[in-house]
Amino acid sequence: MAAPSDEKVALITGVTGQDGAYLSRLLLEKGYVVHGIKRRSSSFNTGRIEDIYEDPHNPDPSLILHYGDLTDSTNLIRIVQDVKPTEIYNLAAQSHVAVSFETPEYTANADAIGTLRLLEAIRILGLEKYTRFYQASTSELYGLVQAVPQSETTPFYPRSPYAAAKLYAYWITVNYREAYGMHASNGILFNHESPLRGETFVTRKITRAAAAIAHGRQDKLFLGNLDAQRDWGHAREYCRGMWMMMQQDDPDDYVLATGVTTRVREFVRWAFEDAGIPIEFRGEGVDEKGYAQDDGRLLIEVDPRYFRPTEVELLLGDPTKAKEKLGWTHDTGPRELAREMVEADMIVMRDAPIDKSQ
Ligand code: NDP
Ligand code: GDR
Repeated sequence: MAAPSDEKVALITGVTGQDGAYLSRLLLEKGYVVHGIKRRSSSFNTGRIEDIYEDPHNPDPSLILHYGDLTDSTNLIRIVQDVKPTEIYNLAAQSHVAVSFETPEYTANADAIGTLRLLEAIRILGLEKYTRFYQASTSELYGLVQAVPQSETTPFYPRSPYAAAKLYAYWITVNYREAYGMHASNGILFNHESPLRGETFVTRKITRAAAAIAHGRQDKLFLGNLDAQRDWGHAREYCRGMWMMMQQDDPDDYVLATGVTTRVREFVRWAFEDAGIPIEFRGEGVDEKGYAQDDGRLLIEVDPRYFRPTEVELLLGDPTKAKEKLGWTHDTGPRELAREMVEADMIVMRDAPIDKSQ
């Protein structure tokens, strides 16, 4: 099927999430018409894209939102048929690893079968040679450490219902590329964060708490495994990498990572230092606690409820292929990331209404 014009039309699933917000901004800057799929919710869920969200009554909008869900194939087929995207970015997912142990079947439905539904929508509509497909794959696929640093050739060993669902999504994307000649690529992205990161992921939970404690709005922060090591980069830079993958003549799979790994405990130290409350840790295991260095206040406690039934202890990515083939590089390391997130949360917490439940 020939392209009706040179117009670039993107469809982003998960447009209301962290990456959806950065990617839609990037594509709008590049002149794309951007369509996003958002879920129906009982409260507003477009906060992250508020500034680019246009009045739906605008006769020629560049950002158009559609109600939809990855668990509803008829809805996906209809949206793909209406939009006829030149590029689909499949970012939607139940993306919380710990929550996937509580909702394994839903996670598989949205994250694994949802990906299949989208690929099938492209095929059913005869768009295999027209629509390029990006799958949001993850470093969680590596799971139980087989080797470090982890690259495109490192074996996978998923350690959660989330990772197992994403493993299916990874391979079905590869399979549709090989079986039907589709331009379908996996970005195997290591953890990427930002001031827009969801509040229950560990970096944001830490930076929000550091800011809230600094503003006297919270007393203490409870965390799980302080020893876990993650390769944390900046979401904005990783979304640029997604777009770069889609501009290649040939589809392929790429790792995006910084090549630096940091323990959760260290990220906590940085964030509290940036919030003006340096802390020191004492004790071990579940008895480990963090105290304010100046007045000895107990600020951090380990709560085993945040431990996972199976944990991914160490992630450290090797982005050499993305550097060499895409020319992708990152600018922000984990230390600067912590600083940027704390600065943003200091403002959020300064302006936040008093939470009477605390
Ligand atoms: P978020 O959790 O911030 O965003 C997830 C998005 O998916 C939200 O827009 C959410 O909608 C939407 N969503 C969830 N379930 C459904 C569903 N059933 N149907 C339609 N939409 C749904 O994730 P991120 O932006 O951080 O991540 C984007 C993608 O990249 C995800 O697939 C994630 O698994 C993957 N990934 C993320 C990494 C990271 O470090 N951030 C690393 C590697 C991969 P709502 O706003 O309504 O909740
Ligand atoms: P992750 O991110 O599981 O790597 O998945 P998360 O920030 O949730 O956890 C990182 C590490 O921190 C440990 N941890 C805690 N985690 C949370 N959420 N809350 C806590 O209180 C806490 N205490 C310690 C965790 O055990 C873990 O080791 C993210 C998601 O964005 C996925 O969608 C994505 O695929 C991967 O990153 C790459």
